[in-house]
Amino acid sequence: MNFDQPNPFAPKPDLKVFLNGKIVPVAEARISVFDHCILYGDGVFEGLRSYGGKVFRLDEHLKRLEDSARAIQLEIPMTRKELSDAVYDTLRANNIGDGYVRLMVTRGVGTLGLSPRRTACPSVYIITDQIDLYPKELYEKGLAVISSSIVRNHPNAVSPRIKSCNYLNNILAKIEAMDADVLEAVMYNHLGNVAECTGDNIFLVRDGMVQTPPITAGILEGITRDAVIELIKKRSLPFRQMELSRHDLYVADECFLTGTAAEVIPVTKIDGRPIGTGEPGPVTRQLIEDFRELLASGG
Ligand code: PXG
Repeated sequence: MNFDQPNPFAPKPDLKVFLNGKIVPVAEARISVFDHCILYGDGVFEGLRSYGGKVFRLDEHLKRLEDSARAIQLEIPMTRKELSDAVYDTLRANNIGDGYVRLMVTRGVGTLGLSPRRTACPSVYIITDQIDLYPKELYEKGLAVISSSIVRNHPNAVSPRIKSCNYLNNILAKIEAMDADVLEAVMYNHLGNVAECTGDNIFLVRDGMVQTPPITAGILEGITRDAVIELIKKRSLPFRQMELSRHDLYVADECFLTGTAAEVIPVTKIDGRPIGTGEPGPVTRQLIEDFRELLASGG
């Protein structure tokens, strides 16, 4: 067995990473095999974007990180100001204006066994790099998605509101999407209602009304989702957060996804069926434009 085969997905060797107070070359940014984040997925994270050197809604992301950490009784060993400075220091160290930021807080090194009481200090690390968006033409043509058979985490299990380092629920749905030759999957909750996609929130438009599942459907409260709801309200478009079924997706006029990586992207096919006309609709196009303007104006 050769464990040292070249990895085409390996990071660029000149990448710099923030790890526990220091910015170091990626080869030196190492986490212990005894870190409970590796052993048990015990940790929380955020995915952010920088546009022109400014991080989009950094404060909201840090607030969500703090909430995720609090929900799992994990104390982040840095203040919000220190985290914010570290994010910008890491972007600058890599000379990144437009890019992706991954902020991780792990439970830290401990003994074998689940108990977080038997760990010492949590680790904080920050990667800044580029993220592959969906291919550009899909923002014009729209994305095809499937309904996943994988039920989104029950809200009383690992709450989907926690952005935890265990994404297996979503990864299983992503694998289903890939096996069906599409890029995203809609996940339904334990009641069979629409929840969200594997890394994006979902909206639809029916008879001029924009609709999206409420947080109580068991979803992540997306920062992009919040920004798009603000844009919808600014345009005074009819809007409701409501329970949605697979039927609602099948009879929708338009559908789109929101997320830090995806921004706002149209969905034009679900389970092999065209949504509406099968082309991105006018409300979706308008909101994509509004969101781009929001980014251009500094968020
Ligand atoms: N639902 C889930 C399950 C997510 O993981 C969103 C919705 C959208 O939330 P935001 O706050 O981004 O609008 C997400 C976000 C990554 C990556 O590295 C994942 C996300 C965002 C950015 C990067 O895979 N997920």
